[in-house]
Amino acid sequence: MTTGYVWHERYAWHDTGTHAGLLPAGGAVQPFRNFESPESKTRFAGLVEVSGLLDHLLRVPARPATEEDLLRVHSPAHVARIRALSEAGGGDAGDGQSPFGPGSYEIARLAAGGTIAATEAVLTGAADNAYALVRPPGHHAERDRGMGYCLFANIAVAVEWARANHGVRRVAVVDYDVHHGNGTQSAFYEDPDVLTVSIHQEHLFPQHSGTLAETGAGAGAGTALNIPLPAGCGNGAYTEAFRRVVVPAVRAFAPELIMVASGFDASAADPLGRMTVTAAGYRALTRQLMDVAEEVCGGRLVMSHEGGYSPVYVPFCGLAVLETLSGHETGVGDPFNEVWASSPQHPLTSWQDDVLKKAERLAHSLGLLAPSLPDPGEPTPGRT
Ligand code: 9RB
Ligand code: ZN
Repeated sequence: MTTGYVWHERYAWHDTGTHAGLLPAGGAVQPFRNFESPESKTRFAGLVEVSGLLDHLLRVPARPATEEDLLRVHSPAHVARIRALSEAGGGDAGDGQSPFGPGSYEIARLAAGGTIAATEAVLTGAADNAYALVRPPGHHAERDRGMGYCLFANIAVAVEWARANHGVRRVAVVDYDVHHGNGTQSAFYEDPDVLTVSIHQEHLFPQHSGTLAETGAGAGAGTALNIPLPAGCGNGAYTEAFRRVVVPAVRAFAPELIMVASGFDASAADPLGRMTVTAAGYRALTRQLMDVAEEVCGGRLVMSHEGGYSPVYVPFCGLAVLETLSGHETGVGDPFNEVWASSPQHPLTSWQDDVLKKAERLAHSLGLLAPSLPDPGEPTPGRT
């Protein structure tokens, strides 16, 4: 198995300033660094090298997305505004939560372009699958503004690039970042050829989006699916959600390419999410995505990095995903596994199951679960 891998030192130079976590410093709030800092990504890239995995990956060079690439998704005004602020020394991408410094216009183009390069490697057959470890992230960015640390919608830009340059028509985007992938969803909300599936902590960020009621509109009705999980979900809820809803929906949609918004902020150690997924959980989710990709689109799977704010744990979650994608085990494992695996928050609970049942029924009503679900009260046909 050949796995493409994108990382560029310049991603670490994107400057998100001295927020104290989420808040700007000031008054009683001592300056610290933004939760969205280089560290979780540089340590992930560091572990990929130190573990020896890098020697088993195909290094794919990052390149900047062109203005034409960005304009397939974003308005000219948004692109011009980010560029002007970046040239003037920095600013905010649009929501007051997304500060950036000088040169971030170029770095954000390199993040979108890194996702394009990973996609190209898979579409040309140079790689079987790929992981773009990019920064800044992309899944919150909308057509006309940045949001939630995101300047440009990396995955949406790569999807449109693939459609414009490689004759790809149908694409599924699966987003397991703990936040709702509102930007990706909005880019394709009325598009019948792109399925967006987001599994996230409900009412986290953006606080009021990502509900079960958001299912696409117009020609794209039925091609957006959200699974808003209650806080406190672990490996059980996530793997069951993938097995019962995410994977069947992707299978029913039958895309030619699967893109994944890979955020590790549903991990047990994350300061922003309130979930308890472990490296073993991310490994299992990756396995399921690879299996359905194999089934429907020749294994074509491209992951683009999003959130994840534990500098100590993100590297091991990321390594687990990359090991699974490449089929090469480094032997490093997850040194934190014993700490997190014993958590009582892994088995699926009845209230989590209730949400999955609702999502299953919804996906079924949208034609995204085939064949039809057996009635829970009836014996399964063909079994005794
Ligand atoms: C604040 C608000 C946030 C909260 C979470 C993120 C995470 C993004 C991510 C970004 C910004 C609001 C501090 C709203 O990881 N995406 O994948 N900002 N939250 N209002 N205020 C005052
Ligand atoms: Zn996130």
